[in-house]
Amino acid sequence: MSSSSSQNFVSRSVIKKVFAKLQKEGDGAVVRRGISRSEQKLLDPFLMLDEFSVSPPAGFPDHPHRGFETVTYVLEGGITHQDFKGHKGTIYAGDVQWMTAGRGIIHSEMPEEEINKGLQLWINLSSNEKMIEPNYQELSSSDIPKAEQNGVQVKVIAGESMGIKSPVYTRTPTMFLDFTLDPGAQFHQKVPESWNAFAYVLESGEGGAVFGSSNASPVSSHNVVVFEQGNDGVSVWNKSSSKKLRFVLIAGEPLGEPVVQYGPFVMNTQAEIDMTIEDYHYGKNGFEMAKYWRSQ
Ligand code: FJE
Ligand code: FE
Repeated sequence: MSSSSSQNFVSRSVIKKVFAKLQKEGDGAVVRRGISRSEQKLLDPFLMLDEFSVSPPAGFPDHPHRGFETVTYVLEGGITHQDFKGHKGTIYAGDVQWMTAGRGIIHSEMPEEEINKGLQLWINLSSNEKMIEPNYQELSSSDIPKAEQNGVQVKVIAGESMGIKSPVYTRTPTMFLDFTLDPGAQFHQKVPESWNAFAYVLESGEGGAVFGSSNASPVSSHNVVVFEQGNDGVSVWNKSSSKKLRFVLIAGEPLGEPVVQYGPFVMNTQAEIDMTIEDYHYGKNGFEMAKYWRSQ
């Protein structure tokens, strides 16, 4: 059950810990998959979280998406994106691309430098938004609001923290925060009670990352921690005496709808997936350019 933090907040406890195992994806790329099908029920509206580290010539060449949003957050290097509507750009360390695939996107996502690292999160769309026009929100590092208090720094990619708000419009209500805690620092982040929430540890000193309760067992890098629902939010402690703790805290309002996934297509029913495969194959209903377009 729940436990108190050192302040007057009651933190959610950790109910599951998942180590993000390496696996192959795209063309020669390797990702750490923190959230996959087994977590989708517990973490509705989230479908996937990959921590990628990719070097040319590996990458994610031309592929489609339908029915959800992809959020790409670059931590090191750069990722160049091109799509079948002529949209093209490169995002570098600290930049975010919030892509609404909606009814259909075909794109390539390729590394720019020697070492290219980051996170890609997939957020489901509600049934009435799955077939909307595709859209992009691109934020350069300088557009992302930052705040700091008592040895805790936050970058607000989506939602609100320390009284500052992100400019990103989230169709499925979502919070995406990048926290760095100095050694010994502690923080409590409010999260709406009904939202599902998880943290993903990017960097931590030995025994540093403690979530939910000050005496909980520490979590190592490359782990997802899933929180229970309810309570005022999430408390975190950096118990390392020498190293900073960096993690992302992601939360969202559950959609409560059936999820049928076929690779990069996520719909509500098998019939909709069959229709999507047909649309992609014949170039219909948003995939008109599928027959003609290839990335450069
Ligand atoms: C994918 C084919 C793909 N994780 N992390 C099939 F290419 C992809 C895919 C990615 C991806 C891209 C980036 Cl930039 C970072 C990623 C998968 O593009 F997810 C499936 N299912
Ligand atoms: Fe993609």
